[in-house]
Order: sequence, then structure tokens, then C-alpha cells
Amino acid sequence: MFFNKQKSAEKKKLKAEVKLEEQKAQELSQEITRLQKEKQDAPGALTKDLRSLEPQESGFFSGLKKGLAKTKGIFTNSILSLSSEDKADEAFLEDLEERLLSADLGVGTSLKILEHLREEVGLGKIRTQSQAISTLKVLVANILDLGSKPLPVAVAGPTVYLFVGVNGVGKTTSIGKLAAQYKAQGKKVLVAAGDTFRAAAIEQLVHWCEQVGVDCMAKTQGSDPSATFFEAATRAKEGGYDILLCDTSGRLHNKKHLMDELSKMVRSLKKVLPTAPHASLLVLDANTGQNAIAQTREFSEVIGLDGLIITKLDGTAKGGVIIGIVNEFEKPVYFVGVGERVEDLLTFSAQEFAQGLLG
Ligand SMILES: Nc1nc2c(ncn2[C@@H]2O[C@H](COP(=O)(O)OP(=O)(O)OP(=O)(O)O)[C@@H](O)[C@H]2O)c(=O)[nH]1
Ligand SMILES: [Mg+2]
Repeated sequence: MFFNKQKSAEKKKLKAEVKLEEQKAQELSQEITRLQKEKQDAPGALTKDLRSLEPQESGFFSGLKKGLAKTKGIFTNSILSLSSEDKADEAFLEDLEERLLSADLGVGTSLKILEHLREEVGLGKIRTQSQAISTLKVLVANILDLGSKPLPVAVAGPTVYLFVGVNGVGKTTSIGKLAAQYKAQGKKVLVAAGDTFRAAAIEQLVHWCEQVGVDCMAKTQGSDPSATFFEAATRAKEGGYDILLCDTSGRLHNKKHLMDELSKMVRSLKKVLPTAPHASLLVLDANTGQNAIAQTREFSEVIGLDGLIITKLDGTAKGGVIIGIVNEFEKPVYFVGVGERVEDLLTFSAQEFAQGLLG
């Protein structure tokens, strides 16, 4: 009897492992397609039409659903369609832990969750697998709520947001999407092109601003981004703008001189608007995995981050990285990117995210 039980637990575990491997293979092939597409798009990226600007059907929930589809895949199959009869035994908890690690929550966060679940199982508060999943949902929502607070706004004058992050994470695209949202709310928006390294970067931002219909403050390639921000802040203040969104060039978090440049940009904004930037937002690509932790730490040390934007959730099964980062840094996530279209930037909600992932 005992051996039969053990055998069936082993079988179950093996099956779950096979499923996980299949999931990983699928993910890899999708990543290859994505990289091929990015390469194809690169030269013409600036002229790429913002198909997105045409009104689309997808609302908030379908957006989140689409964005979380791949990560959710890790938890679906057996785990979210459990019968309330199934016992939350050790084999189940081990399987769950594997899945949390595959969704890239990170070792520390996965262990914290599992410790809590095991404790509740030990106390008899959790008996069945579906009870364990319900508790997991609450735990995830609670972690995501850590450090959550509203996006700061200026008491008077323009509100300034500074966007930072490593190369290619989606800073410029997120600014374009946000500019569209603020404009739709009737706000007067100015965007500053602080990525002066490449002419193409300035053109990309100008293109977004034209498509969205907001003003852009851009100087020539090679000019000092701090000077651009000084002029943009002056224009925002004198021109009665509500919002100033500042784009910066992608920089490696471990390159000291590039990181120091950010402090100079902040000082430059403060010369005109002493309380600016009202939020320094780190943009992270959800595909980055656990390296996002190192990026958050370094940027936080240099400019004291106020919050996070996590992009490209739609392209990854590793969306659980959000849970790991919030658990570690207790920084609010303000927006998530779920695609390339203008409406594919969603205001983050811990409850909805937990529900979308495990519901
Ligand atoms: N699928 C998907 N693609 C995204 C998302 N956000 C941005 N992208 C794409 O990612 C690529 C890079 O985006 P950018 O906005 O140029 O990134 P960046 O951080 O400004 O890059 P650098 O300025 O070079 O550092 C573009 O092809 C975007 O369309 C997202 O949420 N989902
Ligand atoms: Mg950019």
C-alpha cells in the first residue's frame, strides 16, 4: 500500500517535471522567434508604424490576461484545476515550489512562500491542494502590496518622471504609451529626449510624440542630456505643462560613469523645479530574470528609485520575477508592459495580478 502510494507520488512528480520541460522548450523557441523579430525590426524600428494607435478592442482585463498568459501556463494544467479532495501533501508542495522557481520568483521568495504554506499545512489550516492555491493567491497579492503607494505628483507646477534602465528594456516605448494616457486624461504633456547618444534614439521618441500628439523637447545627437533636461524643465514650468516625461539612454548598472551621469541629470532638473523628479522609475524587462534584482539594487543606490515599470510580460513565462523583486526591495510597481501597442501599458494592481496569475 505504502509503496503504491509512493510510486504514484513519484509518477505524478515525473509527469509534472516533463510538463515543465515542455514548457521550457516552448519558451525557448518563443524567445528565439522574439530575438529574430527584434533583429529584423532593428534597422527600421524608428519608422515602424505604431499600428497600436488605432483603437483596439483589448480592454484592461484582456490586456492583463494576454500579458500573463505565458507565466500562468506554469501554474495551469493540473494545478489550477484541482479537485477540492486532493490532499496538500509534500509531493504537491514540492511540485508547487518547482513551479514558483520556473516562474522566476527567485529562491528566497519561493522559499518564503513555501515555508508559510508548510506551516499552515502543519497547523491543519490547509488540508487540500485548492486551499493551498487560495492561500498562495493571498500570499502573492500581499507580497505585491509591499511598499505600494500612489505615484507621486507635484503639489504645484509640472510633475516630472525620470525613466532609467539598461539598454532595450522599453523606456522610450513606455514613455510613448504613458504620454498617450496622460494626453487622453486631458493633461498637457512634454517629453524630453535625454537619450542623446544615438540620433536614432531621438528620432524614435520624436516619432512617438508625433503619433501620440504631445510636445517633445529634443536637441541634437551628442548634446548633454542634463542641458536638455534643464531646458525641458524650464519649458514645462513656463509653458504650464502638467507632466514632463524624461527619457534617458540605456546604461549598464555596473558602469560607474554612466550611473554618475544620472545624478547630474537629476541636479539639472532640480535647478528649475526643486522637487523634481517626482518619481524616478526603473524600467525592467521581465525576460531579464534574476539579473533584474542586481539592476534594481544598483539604480536604487545611485538615484534612489521611487518605483518600477516591468515591460514585456507578454513575451515571457518568467513574470513571477515581479513578485521576487517586490519581495526583495518593497518598491511599488506602477505599470506593466504587455505588448508593443500604445494601449499595452497597464496600471499595476497587486490583487488583479495575483488573480490573473493564479485565478
Ligand atoms: N512585447 C513587448 N515589447 C515591448 C514592450 N515594451 C517595449 N517593447 C519593445 O522593446 C523594444 C525596445 O524598446 P525601447 O522602448 O526602444 O527600449 P529602451 O529602453 O528605450 O531602449 P534603449 O533606449 O536602447 O536603451 C522595442 O521593440 C519595443 O517595441 C512590451 O511591454 N512588450
Ligand atoms: Mg530608448
